[in-house]
Amino acid sequence: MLTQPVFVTQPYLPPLEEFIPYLQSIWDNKILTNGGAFHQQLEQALRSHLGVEQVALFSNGTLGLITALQALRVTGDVITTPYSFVATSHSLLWHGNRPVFVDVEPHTLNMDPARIEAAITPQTTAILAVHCYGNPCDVQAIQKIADNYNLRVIYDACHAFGVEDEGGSILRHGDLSVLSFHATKVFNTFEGGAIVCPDAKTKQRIDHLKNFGFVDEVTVVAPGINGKMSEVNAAFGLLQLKHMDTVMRRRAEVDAVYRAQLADVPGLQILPKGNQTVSNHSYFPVLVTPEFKVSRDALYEHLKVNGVNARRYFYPLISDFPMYRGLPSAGRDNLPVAARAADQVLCLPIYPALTAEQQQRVVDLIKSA
Ligand code: T4K
Repeated sequence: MLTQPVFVTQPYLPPLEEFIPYLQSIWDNKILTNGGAFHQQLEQALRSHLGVEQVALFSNGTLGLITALQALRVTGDVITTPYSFVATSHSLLWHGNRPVFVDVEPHTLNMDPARIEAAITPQTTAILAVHCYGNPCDVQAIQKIADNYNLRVIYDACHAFGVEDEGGSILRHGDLSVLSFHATKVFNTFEGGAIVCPDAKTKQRIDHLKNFGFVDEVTVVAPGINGKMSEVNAAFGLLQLKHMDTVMRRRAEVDAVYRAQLADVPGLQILPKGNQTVSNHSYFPVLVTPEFKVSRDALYEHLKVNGVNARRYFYPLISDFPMYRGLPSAGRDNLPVAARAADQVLCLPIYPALTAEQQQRVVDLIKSA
């Protein structure tokens, strides 16, 4: 009997009939975009759901990152991590900044604060760090360095929807945090994203920048971009928010089963949980070390031919892509921890609709590799 393929993730889709009234309302009002009613409602709903001061919606996380750099007027060199989705560094190139890569910590695979100071030069103006897999960066250490050297801090929080530390949302750290609401994310609006910012004045500037720089009909204050979220996406977000308890609960269950079932597999290293008080279980990365029976790529293929599409997030390292590899900081000898993780990592399927049978199949395939 042919079995259904298993993906690394699958979007949570509420029952279609629940979405119809939202669509009806859009059809009735004929406001499709440019800050309509659903857009405004979703911004308010996310403020309260996440417990943050201000939220500016975007059409995707990448435009959110580029606009965050523009909003803070970041120039010159920006210290960042090579261990992320390529959009993190691409946003720097799009904004005319030079990425300076520093290595990551072995336990979180987030930027290692101990490596930042040595990378700072007179050209450095900001730090762009990533809460990788939703595990928080060492935000206190990063902020201390930023304060000492007068640097801006932007968090690529595209994996970190709903994650909290002892003080509340981790999105409150740094100058700005950027979320992605892509279909593959914990909370999705098909495509989408947001900048979380601390005050209304900053949000107003961001709102201008995401609307071509328009302040009013005849005034343009900056070469802004079109980063607006449409009403259909915002409406879907409002509906999706109603289901977040289910989404988070199911993800936590899947995470717990993997941790129990894979704990004793020789050579398979499960990343320890970070210091968050609330996790979102957005990914389930394991490191396939040389002590495992087969190589990481052999395990990836073994799963694939058996209908399980695990993913090597994040391989290749960003710093190995052609547009980055010539940078002075891009050498693998400068980034040994990130390089090792990129060669060993495999993200296992985790999403609300993953059945117990499917998950057992993943576990059995790993054990029988
Ligand atoms: N910063 C970080 C740290 C990020 O991870 C990302 C995005 C960004 C910035 C940029 O945010 P956005 O501009 O995207 O909002 C995916 C996503 O496209 C990307 O959003 C995400 N990170 C990245 C980690 O993963 P792919 O190329 O691996 O996606 P894809 O199409 O292969 O999808 C993976 C699996 O998900 C598929 O095998 C099946 C399932 N899937 C996917 C889609 C799109 C579905 O079931 N339905 C779907 O509609 O990049």
